[in-house]
Amino acid sequence: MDKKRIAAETAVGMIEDGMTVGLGTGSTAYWAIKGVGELVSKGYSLRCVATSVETEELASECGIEVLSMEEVDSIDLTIDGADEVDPRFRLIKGLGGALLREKIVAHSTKVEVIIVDDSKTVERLGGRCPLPVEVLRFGHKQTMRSIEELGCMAKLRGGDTPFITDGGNFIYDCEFAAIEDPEGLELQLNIIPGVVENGLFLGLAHVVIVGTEEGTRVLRK
Ligand code: A5P
Repeated sequence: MDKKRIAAETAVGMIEDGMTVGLGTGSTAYWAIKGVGELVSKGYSLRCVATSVETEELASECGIEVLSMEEVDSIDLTIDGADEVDPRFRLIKGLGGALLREKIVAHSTKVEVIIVDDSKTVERLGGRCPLPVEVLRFGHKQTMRSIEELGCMAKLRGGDTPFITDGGNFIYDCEFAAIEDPEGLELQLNIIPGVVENGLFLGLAHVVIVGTEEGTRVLRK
């Protein structure tokens, strides 16, 4: 069985009829969206919001009606993927480019459920993948230089044909040797003018579901 799929299916099992549900982005969240589609076809009444245009489209294909964030007060449960998860449930997200909306949705969510396969669990953030940082297009090279002063190599995603996020911004993938102090780094990134959002998700995840060869491990804070 696919590790991403079993993690997603376990998470979908936490959804109750009548809930407002956040739909994540990426290849793991894909399976959760399919599962939510099945609940809807069985008659569940769910209010759903999407973390990206890609997810919005997939959800519609699955028969899920997607509401805008303005139409919901708070979100009961969100199911989303991640690129790295540390033992304190701190995450790196955004390799799929949806970090900004994902963080806004996570911030309004009562129970954020993160679904990953076991390759994503790490002892320390930053070793497995770069940290995505979304920046405004205006002055992006100056912004990039300020980010690099924090001790990383920053690469514009897409190079000569830059990747454009749903918010119309660029992403720099920032290679840090290791992120010793994620909370401190987040503060430093957030005060750089031009930084729109960063892929550190700290204190936002409540449940982590890890798909393994042997089945799923459900970790709760
Ligand atoms: C999207 O921007 C990301 O935050 C994804 O949630 C993350 O990259 C995990 O994606 P996969 O499930 O495709 O690995």
